[in-house]
Amino acid sequence: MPEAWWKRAVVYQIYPRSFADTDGDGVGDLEGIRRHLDHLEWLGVDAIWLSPIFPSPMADFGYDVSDYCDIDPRFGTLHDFDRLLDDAHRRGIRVLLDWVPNHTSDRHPWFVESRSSRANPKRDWYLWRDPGPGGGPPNNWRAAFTGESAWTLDEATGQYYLHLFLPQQPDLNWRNPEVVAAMHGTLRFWLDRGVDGFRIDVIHGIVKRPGLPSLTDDELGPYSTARFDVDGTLDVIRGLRRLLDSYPGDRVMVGETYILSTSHVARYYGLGDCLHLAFNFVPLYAPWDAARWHRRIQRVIDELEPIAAWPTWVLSNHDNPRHRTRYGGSEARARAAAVLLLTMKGTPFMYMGEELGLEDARIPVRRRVDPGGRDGCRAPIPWDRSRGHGWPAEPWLPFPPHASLRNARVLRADGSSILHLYRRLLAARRASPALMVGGVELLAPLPGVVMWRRHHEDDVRLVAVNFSAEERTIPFEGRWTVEVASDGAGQADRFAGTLRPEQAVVLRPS
Ligand code: TEU
Repeated sequence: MPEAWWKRAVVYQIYPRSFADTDGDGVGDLEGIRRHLDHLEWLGVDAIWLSPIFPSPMADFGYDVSDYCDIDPRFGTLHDFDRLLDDAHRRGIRVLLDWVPNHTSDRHPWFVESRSSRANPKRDWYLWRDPGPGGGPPNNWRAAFTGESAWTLDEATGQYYLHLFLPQQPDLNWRNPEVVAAMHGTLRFWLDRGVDGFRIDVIHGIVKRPGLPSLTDDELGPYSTARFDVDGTLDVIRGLRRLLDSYPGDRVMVGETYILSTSHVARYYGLGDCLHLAFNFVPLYAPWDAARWHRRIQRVIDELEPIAAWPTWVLSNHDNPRHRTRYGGSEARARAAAVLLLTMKGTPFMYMGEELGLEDARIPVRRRVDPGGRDGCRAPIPWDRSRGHGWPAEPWLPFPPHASLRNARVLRADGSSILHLYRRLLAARRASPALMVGGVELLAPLPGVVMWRRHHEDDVRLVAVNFSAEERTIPFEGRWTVEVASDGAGQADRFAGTLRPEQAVVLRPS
């Protein structure tokens, strides 16, 4: 199988604040990640992606970067990072960083300079504009989270700066070649240190539509691309791709293309010369419904196969309620969803803790901290059943529900747990070229059931997911053995042709 590693890989997202704390400040750190690499190696993931670990005032918990070439002291030091990278590599685990090119922190020295005067050489590194007619903001764009104007007035210089997110996150001007060069330099810094690639934040939005025009209400919708110059963005992405390709090894970039249209996401792969991988969040927003999932999967096949683009699959991340919570909390569903995520054609991205079957934490009002209301999915990982669940001090957010049962130690001791299901699925993928890199065909749906076939040369697997609460009989021809069953029932036996309620199975020829 000569395919690039990132096509074969399962990537595991770590939100470092909430993974594991070693210095007792209630916030996770790099050393905590290093000490839990055993868990990840045992589970069988191929790569980790770390949400931002750079120095940050933490207005958006690290997505407001004040220095792209260092580690925030809350997370550790560059030395800690090098140790983590070495240890991960020694175990065959690759490491991706989260690079935030759309905006910096307002405390980044570049912005501090830029705002200092209209004549500053870095003025044009950001998007400064005079007030609009009548003295208000230059256009009607709104910022994420607050829904207020995306422009903030700098009283001292009398101009507004653009921020698609918080006022503490001013947008960079990617039409300025000095910005491009400086940001390339930040990528080189980490590539030289040996990282395997990047998850790129808000990549679809970095180049704005020329003239920054006011837009209609429809065009202002949170997922509209009307604000962006897509062709200009693709040019920038091609430059990033050339930079990555100039390094030895298969360095990879996965773009956060937060656009709820699979056909639009497909554009960001270019002609194989733009993103290696692009997040497609359309399925993430699909409810637990067979017909919807069938359509969304078909859509991915229809849009990506003709351009030979490799899909990605995500059910949970640090920006959305966990899928177990979204699907209503049932463990059966969480298990069936694991089969769905890990057997589809494409690179799956797991979010830390989904292997423990975690749901979102309920956050009392007085402990809410995220301006985007996303604290629930960012709750700390429970490592064991002790009172502190392996955390040396009270963590920055409360634990998820049932942490004395849903924790790494307890679930690892129970061979029938959801944690072992994830491990079995990862092992089954690794052992099967069909599951890892093979083609996919969706089979004719039955009510409540989605089925697909994976194949590579003479290796074949069938997967069936019963979304419904009733038993279903499925008409597979030939003899099949249950390689993995989401609930463990019938595993290693001949497949008898029925799926239990909310059960999913992976079948191999008998
Ligand atoms: O998210 C981009 C993005 O579009 C999100 O703001 C999304 O709309 C929202 O979180 C849905 O709940 C990225 C990061 O993943 C996010 O954590 C950051 O806050 C954001 O960029 C700004 O950097």
